[in-house]
Amino acid sequence: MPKNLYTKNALKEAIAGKLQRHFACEVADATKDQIYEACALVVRDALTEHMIQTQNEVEKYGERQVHYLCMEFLVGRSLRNNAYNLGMLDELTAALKEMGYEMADIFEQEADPGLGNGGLGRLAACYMDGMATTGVRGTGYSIRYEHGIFKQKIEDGQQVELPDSWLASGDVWQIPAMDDTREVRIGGTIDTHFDENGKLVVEYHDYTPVLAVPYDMPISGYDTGNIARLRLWEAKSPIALDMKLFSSGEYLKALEKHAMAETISMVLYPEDNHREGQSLRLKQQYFLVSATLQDICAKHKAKYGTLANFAHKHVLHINDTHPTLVIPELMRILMDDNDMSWENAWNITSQSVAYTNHTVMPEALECWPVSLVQELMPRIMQIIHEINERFCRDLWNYFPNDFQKISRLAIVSDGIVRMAHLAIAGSFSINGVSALHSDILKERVFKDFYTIYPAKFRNVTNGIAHRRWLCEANPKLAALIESKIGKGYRKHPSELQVLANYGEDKALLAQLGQIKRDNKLRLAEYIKEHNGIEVNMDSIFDVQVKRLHEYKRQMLNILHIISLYHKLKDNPGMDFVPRTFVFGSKAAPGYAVAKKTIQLIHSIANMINNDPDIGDKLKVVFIEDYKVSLAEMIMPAAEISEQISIAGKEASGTGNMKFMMNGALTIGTMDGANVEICEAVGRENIFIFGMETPEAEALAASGNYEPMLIYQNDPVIKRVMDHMIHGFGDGVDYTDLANLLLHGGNGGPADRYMSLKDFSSYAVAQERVGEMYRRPENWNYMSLMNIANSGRFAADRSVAEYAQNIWRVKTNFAF
Ligand code: 73E
Repeated sequence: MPKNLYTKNALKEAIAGKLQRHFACEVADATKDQIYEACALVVRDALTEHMIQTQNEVEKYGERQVHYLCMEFLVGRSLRNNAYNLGMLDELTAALKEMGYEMADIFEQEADPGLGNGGLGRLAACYMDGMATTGVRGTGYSIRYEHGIFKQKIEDGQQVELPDSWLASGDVWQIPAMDDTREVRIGGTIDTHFDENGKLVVEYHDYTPVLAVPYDMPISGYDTGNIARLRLWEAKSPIALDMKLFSSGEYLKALEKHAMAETISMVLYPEDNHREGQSLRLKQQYFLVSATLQDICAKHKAKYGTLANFAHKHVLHINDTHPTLVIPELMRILMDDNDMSWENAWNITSQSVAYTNHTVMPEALECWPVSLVQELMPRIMQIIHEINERFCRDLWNYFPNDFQKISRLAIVSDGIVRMAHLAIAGSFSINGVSALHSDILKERVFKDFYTIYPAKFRNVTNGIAHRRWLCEANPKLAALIESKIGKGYRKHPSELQVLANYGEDKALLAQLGQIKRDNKLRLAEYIKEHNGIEVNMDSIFDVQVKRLHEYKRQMLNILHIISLYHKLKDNPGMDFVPRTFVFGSKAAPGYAVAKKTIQLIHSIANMINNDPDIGDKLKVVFIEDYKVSLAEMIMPAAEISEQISIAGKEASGTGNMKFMMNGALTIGTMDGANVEICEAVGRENIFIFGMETPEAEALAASGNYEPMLIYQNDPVIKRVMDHMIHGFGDGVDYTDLANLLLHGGNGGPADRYMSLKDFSSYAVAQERVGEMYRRPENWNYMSLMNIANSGRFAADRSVAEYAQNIWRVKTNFAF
């Protein structure tokens, strides 16, 4: 552990120094923003020092390095995280206090970089933290999007998307590394021939050169000098300098190429669990992959003079199929630029790449038209064709004469490139992100591949950065935990288990309840300020925050809330445990059903929140612009965590882990990592309901699911659906959503995600929630059991499993 050289006074001095040099101002005249930036610069200095040391060690020892490629890194704010990890948070807080500032106010000045959509991007960020902490030599690679995920505004109950320009105040943490700029070639044509020595020559004509300029974010580990580096590539055009084009009068063509090049890193695609078939997305993927590989290969060659030992020194981890072009791109570099034979290049490539699958949603499995790949990266398409041919020959040995199967499993078929098949063929490891999901991959989605390559398939259940999500986001809870079990769990999260010994400790249970109440109060104040809604502090804070997607079934939650409203309207005096339902969710701008669902939440919120019969027994709150920094406030305040996707569809979920770690109880289906959460806490400490995967899959496959019958036979559901059809008094028509549930549409069956089918068991589980809440001591006990058993969902554990079973690199993590 590097010593924290910064005492309170040293920090004050350093901050004042930064203010002077960067803003030419004294502490007394500085704005909060300037104070924030000065603090960030001070912390950054400490980080860069460690980063250089880490890089030097990597150079010196030549250990195997992990390169984690992902189109998204949802890093969240950095100042508090880095100060905590470097062990200087308390001193910084004290220094700011003496300068007349509240730490929390200063942290609020930082932009929340939105370089991701949801779970996939946040997971990548948590793993950077895990790698840094457990001593893995890791680098993340992504794109420096000028505009991250859009800012969500709600106007008249509807989502409006505004551009997010995070770079204006968010670039303190990024250190440009201009010397490592690379050139990526897009489009054009190629000529391949053999020269007089029989050597393959590939000539490129008329392509668009795009410069990839790297910016490095140092990511600190906790209590270690090891730094993980996140390298973000920005696309720049060199074309403006192309005087040849200008002088030959081809201005427009030059400008067009210039604009195309710079567009590549302009914006993050805002679709989650959905593929976007646009050519810009494919260019982004190739840009990331090509810049990254050129960078790694150039450094490797400078050190070893050859790429022959590449696979011994590097793992290329691809986070879902989005960076799958690493496979043909590495082949290209090895063969075209380094004269390697196909066989040698293939051995190296397929021993270097590991692939994590994150979704089984068919609409998210990536396919690209051959014609588009051909147009944008002709050499890459040539290589993919060759990989496919050899792969199909292999398949023929496994499935002789089974043309249909071979065509189903082929990488290229019917004019389409299937990225998952390419990823499986070209990697040495394929893993799912929860036990259930990994089984589904083996048994269903990639069944035939599993029979061919059983040894390639693994599971690594997701994990979260517990220091960010527990220690930093919920300092009161962390302090309580530490008063009982010490600080060891910060590095050894399984030590949280010791808390289970305190189940009988009434004082502790009461303190747990009090901390939850304090956190609820903070959220309630936020809601009052931003939504103008006064929530009941004695109500259950029941929270569903995640992307809006039909399979995640926000609809099931909404239907149930409407049914509670009916119950209360019928009997306003009934003995009812009050509820505050909190939603936070962005919908992809082109996803009409998701956007309409957000509107529906607002319509029912208006009706319920303003009904005097209901009073403070029921409130519905939609938190605008859900993002990492808001999640850090919401998770500690939640009492119920809604994890209610249809079984078999949510690969893992990670919000479920953050809630659990903060003492919320889960109401959920047996889906994704909920299954392992249930196993960890025991059935008695979680509210499980609904169909399990086999039943849900069989029912969908049978074609016999008829939600109309449920509607006709269940009066509660009938009344809810009728209410939706008649509207909620604000003139907005919801027959479209009701029709989707009862009759189907958009090419899908009625109630595709079977909300009506699971409704009654959900309602029963919710009733149990209410009953349990009447007994605070029992509730707090359950809460404690959730915290105590959450250690296995720490990112440190996931990263250590990757390191041990897939990457084959050392860590200092003790299982
Ligand atoms: O279940 C989550 C999982 O916890 C899954 O839906 C999500 O990944 C999380 C982390 O493993 C995910 N996102 C995407 N695919 N799976 C995705 C797909 C395309 C674009 C953006 C995101």
